[in-house]
Amino acid sequence: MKEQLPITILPVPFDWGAGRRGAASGPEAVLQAGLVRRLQKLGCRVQLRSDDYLPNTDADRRTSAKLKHWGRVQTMNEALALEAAAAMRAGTFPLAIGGDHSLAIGTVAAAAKARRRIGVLWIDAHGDLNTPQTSPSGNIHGMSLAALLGLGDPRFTGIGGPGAKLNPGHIALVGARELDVGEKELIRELGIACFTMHDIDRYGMARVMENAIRVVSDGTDGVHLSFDIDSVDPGEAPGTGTPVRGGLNYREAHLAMEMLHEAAVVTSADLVEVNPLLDNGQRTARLAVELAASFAGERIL
Ligand code: 4U7
Ligand code: MN
Ligand code: MN
Ligand code: MN
Repeated sequence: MKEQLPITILPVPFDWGAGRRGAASGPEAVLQAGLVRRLQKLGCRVQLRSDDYLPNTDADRRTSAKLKHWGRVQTMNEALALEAAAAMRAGTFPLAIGGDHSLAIGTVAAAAKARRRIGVLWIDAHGDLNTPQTSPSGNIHGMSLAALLGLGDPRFTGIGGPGAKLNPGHIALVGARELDVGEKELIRELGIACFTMHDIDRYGMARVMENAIRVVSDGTDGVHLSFDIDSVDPGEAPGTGTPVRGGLNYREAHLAMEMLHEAAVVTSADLVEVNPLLDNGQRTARLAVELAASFAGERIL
């Protein structure tokens, strides 16, 4: 991350974009595991925003089979986009703590507006590149990156203004191991850089991250990191709603964060999909805190 910037932590206790409940308690668990103190110990200035910027969506029943709970997801993202924009206008680094991954629609839209050409590093077991037409589930957290490319329903492509927020050439996926048919087609068609688990096995995390960082930072005015905790192997990160075997090991995940700190290109970030209801104690929440610390400059020596 660009280290001098103060960090604004934006808790997003919201999980209607996911197929199972529980990620709404993610922010509380990650904060309880000591996120703020750990960052402060590194010398970061940290502002913890309360979640009162999020409207209560309990009464919103707007939903459809292909876009589940779209009313709530839309309302949350509009509010989050404004809050992330305010954090950036104030000269701080917005760090959104989820919550499900649909929240990236709001944070990336805000980052794109603030920085013009934004690169996006999407570290995830999944591509989140479905549209309502290709989605096998109708869950919006599997559609966020597609929406940011201007693909899918205008209720989501239109958050933070109409149309695409990103250039496909400025996106890198890292850690992918479960891609749906439509997502694979889209990756090929648009030429999106996708560093799969196969690539990580083959070339190593260091080489993969060097390439991914180049893709998202060359020719861009800022970089948004969207880190889905399900990128990490379920053995280390069991507390997440859509676990997939064969993920990043503990050191690979940390190395990625350490390299991002060193590269000093990231200007905003999300840490999403921590689901304390599914966790083994605080294992996953603690891992999230540790990874955030590596990202913010904690080093072994
Ligand atoms: B996450 C899935 F079908 N692709 O669209 C879908 F496998 O934010 C999963 O990455 C999406 O956790 C997972 O429902 C979304 C499924
Ligand atoms: Mn995701
Ligand atoms: Mn995922
Ligand atoms: Mn998930």
